Amino acid sequence: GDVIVEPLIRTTISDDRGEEPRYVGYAASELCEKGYGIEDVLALLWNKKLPSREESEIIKRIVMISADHGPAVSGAFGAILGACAGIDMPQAVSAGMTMIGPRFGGAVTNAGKYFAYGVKEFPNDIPGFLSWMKQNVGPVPGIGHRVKSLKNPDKRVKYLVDYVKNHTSLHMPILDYALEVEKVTTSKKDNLILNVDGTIGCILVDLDFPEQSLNGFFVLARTIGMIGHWIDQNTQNARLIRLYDYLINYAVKDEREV
Ligand code: Q5B
Repeated sequence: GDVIVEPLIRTTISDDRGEEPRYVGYAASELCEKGYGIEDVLALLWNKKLPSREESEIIKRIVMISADHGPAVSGAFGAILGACAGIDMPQAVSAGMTMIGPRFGGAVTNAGKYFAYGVKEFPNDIPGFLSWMKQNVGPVPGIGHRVKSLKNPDKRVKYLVDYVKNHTSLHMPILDYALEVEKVTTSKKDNLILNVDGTIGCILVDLDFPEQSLNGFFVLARTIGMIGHWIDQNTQNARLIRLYDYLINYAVKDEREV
């Protein structure tokens, strides 16, 4: 008789049984032919629906603006160290990827999540939201930057906020709330601005992307930059990096006491 085998996995996004992959029912070539872009494919695979034209334009800008930051930040620096140690592209890019976490680049998900929580639970009470965050979470994800501040604003953030507010007709309640939070945090310390992770997280929640997808935007975008850094170091035949002593504070005791 028939042998019944339980499926091992369940997928709800794509199908590879036909002549070409189908993303949530759309053949990949059909999307190309109809003029859709990578931002639409991303939305199909991460949110299972095609975005509107206005939404696609925002998603495209988020990816473009976060694609790289230059060599100084943790992710690019990790990838460059790997490239200079002679490791292959996937390994060097993963070394950079490993840096993405709560302090660097990986605050997008929690920023979206907690600002949405603030809108729901503390709609007209930002001090209440901040004290709840302090007690229950710690530093507010999406707030604060090592070098950017009120005096040295992050042009990427200003551009994205201006774009969604002045060049689209979309309602952005979570972003609006985060901008109000920023007014309070920067009144305490001027580098406690709404940062790029926070801005992206809020906009994406306003666009209805699932919480689990949010860090994916930074991961995807920054992969472009990290690959670039690996290629750059390799085409220059860059040498192995080894720190000079003066870059290290050797706080080890010279001699054992016992
Ligand atoms: N304080 C980002 O900190 C950083 C506070 C805060 C309340 C906060 C910090 C933070 C949340 C995580 C986040 C994404 C670690 C950042 C990114 C992409 C990037 C990177 C690039 C790119 C920076 C000093 C004092 C302390 C803290 C207080 C700090 N943040 N209080 N809420 N959120 N943010 N990460 O300067 O009284 O002195 O003890 O964790 O959103 O990663 O460009 O570089 O594109 O690559 O190192 O933009 O803000 O300062 O941690 O020593 O704190 O400020 O409690 O207070 P710093 P810390 P006190 S965007």
